[in-house]
Amino acid sequence: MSLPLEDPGIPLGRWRSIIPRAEEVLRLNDMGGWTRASPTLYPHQWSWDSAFIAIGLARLDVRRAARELETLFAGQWRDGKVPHIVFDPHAPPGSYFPGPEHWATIAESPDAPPRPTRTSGLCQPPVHAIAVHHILEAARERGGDELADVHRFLGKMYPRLLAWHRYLATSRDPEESGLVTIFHPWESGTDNSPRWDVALEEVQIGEVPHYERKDLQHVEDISERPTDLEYDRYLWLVELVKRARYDEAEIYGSHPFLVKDVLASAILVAANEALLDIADAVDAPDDERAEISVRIERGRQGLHGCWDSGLGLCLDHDLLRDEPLRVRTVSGFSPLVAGGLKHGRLKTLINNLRSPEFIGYPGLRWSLPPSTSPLEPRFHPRSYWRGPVWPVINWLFWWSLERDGEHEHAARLREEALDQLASGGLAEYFEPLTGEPLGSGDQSWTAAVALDWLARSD
Ligand code: 2M8
Repeated sequence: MSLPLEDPGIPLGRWRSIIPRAEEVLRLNDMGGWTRASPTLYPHQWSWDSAFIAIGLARLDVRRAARELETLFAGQWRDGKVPHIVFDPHAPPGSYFPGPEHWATIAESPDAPPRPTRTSGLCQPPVHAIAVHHILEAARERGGDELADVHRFLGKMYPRLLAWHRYLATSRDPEESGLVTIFHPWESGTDNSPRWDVALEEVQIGEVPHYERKDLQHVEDISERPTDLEYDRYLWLVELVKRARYDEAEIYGSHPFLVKDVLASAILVAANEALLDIADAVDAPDDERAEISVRIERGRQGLHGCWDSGLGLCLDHDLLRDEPLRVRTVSGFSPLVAGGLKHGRLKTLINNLRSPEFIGYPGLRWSLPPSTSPLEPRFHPRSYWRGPVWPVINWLFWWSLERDGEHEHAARLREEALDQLASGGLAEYFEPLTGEPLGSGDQSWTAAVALDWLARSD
């Protein structure tokens, strides 16, 4: 597998050295049909990581990219849920916490996937249909047998994706608001973001069985990871989900953390757009296409309702207290990802993204959005989702801007993001002021988005 470097349309310049490194990272983390998120910190298959990984793999080998998602969806639950982790039975015991043994009770749930059940019981943002669409586009460029194989893959994936999106639109949105409810910060993928602080602080921690964190062994500085108090809350929420035997209706009725996540909701809108194209490619029935179109519209309306005109951002909504979670983070730009915006709203979002609250903050090493605005009191430049720059978020914004014809803004984002990777390597996240690479090195999804960027000829 390697990127077709001979393509004369791709001026790689100062980024050329990223390509062999990114390919090496994906090879190193390739477990045969699926890719671990990173070599030590995350030795299993994560849901939205896999989708981003498939986007990068599609640039190298469309069949391998398709396999990545087939493997993940082998862990799909009967109710359509795609679990946030599919565990590797061969990973060294105790290498990640909470590992498969912690979730073993899912076998009792009627919704659990067919045995052997080695998944978590939560989910993550639904990037998958976007990834499948990328695989289709890459296969169309190649044609021949690869395209024929990808069409067979689409035939298998379409019903699974439809079931996944239906699950999110029903079990996770009984209000039909167009917005996805999450039960746990891990479901947002932006785990310790200050987005969740107010809602989490309200959670009264009960008796959490003794546990030992593994993540702190894999970072140089423990301030890069969530605190012990945050972990206690995470584990307590998992405990409650387990006690409810993963029964979504029961969780909905009693859980102390129920939040409408605007980023997951926006990704679902974009994923439904992708699914609509996939539905065309597999000649899906009209009523299913209509169902998907309704969800796209409803999702955009839901996001519109979360707009805070004072901040010029979109805000998550705490269902239990019925109030918006007013904090400036990258999730505020979710409408950009959902697309379909009126010109004025699009311009407001782009201006805010480039303002001193995010990319224009004085002294940033690269002109890239910190995960939390440095003007927020809860900003922390080293702590995980509380400030550092995340390459996958840069990719999402770049892709959204490109899709909506904002080529100049997209190009600037891509250039800065590639400069950051050329200088700091394929790290999980980066300190925004110094550019220091943080978290796990050799992070698969970082390598994957780099390959996708480098395959673009602009
Ligand atoms: C991080 O989350 C996991 C829990 O799912 C962890 O901290 O142990 C997040 O960055 C998440 O978005 C990501 O999918 C995962 C693997 O890269 O790591």
